[in-house]
Amino acid sequence: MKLIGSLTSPYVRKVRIVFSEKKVDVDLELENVWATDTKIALNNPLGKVPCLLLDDGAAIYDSRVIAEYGDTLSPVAQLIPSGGRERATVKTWEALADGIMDAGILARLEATWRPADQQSPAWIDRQMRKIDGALRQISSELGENTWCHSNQLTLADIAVGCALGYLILRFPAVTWQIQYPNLDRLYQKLMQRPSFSETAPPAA
Ligand code: GSF
Repeated sequence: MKLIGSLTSPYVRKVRIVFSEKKVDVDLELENVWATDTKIALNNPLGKVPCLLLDDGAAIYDSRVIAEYGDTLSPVAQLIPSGGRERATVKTWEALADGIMDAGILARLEATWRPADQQSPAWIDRQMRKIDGALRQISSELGENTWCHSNQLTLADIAVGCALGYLILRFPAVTWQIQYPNLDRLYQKLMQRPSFSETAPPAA
């Protein structure tokens, strides 16, 4: 099994952490999807990472599908509840955290990809408001709890941790650590795990 990805993508980090927590070995093949000669579309026509290549050559994407699949690969540390309301709750946490990444990437692309005279500050503001709203919601739902859901690490914590790590990397001006001390506490605790510390993105 081979994971195609980059060291800075928060979605790639999320699935690497899932594999690490599940004690499943996966080779990481680095791919720069922004390079003109990228070959990512040979495996994922959407041109995005992460993309998991199974031993028979089948490709699995996107990160939510890979995370779900990864959770089935070993009995170690169940990260997603098996079904019902609890499963939907953890997947909603993931959707919220992924939404921070999605909005951050859209805001960043607007500012870095487009020529200055074609950029829309209103679009960037719209994305930043989504990030603010999601952080507020995550902090309020976490409250004084140790974990986002139940009394153990789940995919909810992994996804939230990756979203926070992405903000540290790309949006240092968003001061969520000061605004939401409970999120800071969660992130510091997650970073003590090898799965998180070993996948921390390289400095920008
Ligand atoms: C998002 C993946 C994505 O946007 C998922 O896997 O959960 N919903 C998908 N990946 C980015 C890399 S990054 O910025 O994290 C990507 O591959 N973008 C290339 C492109 O052309 O959009």
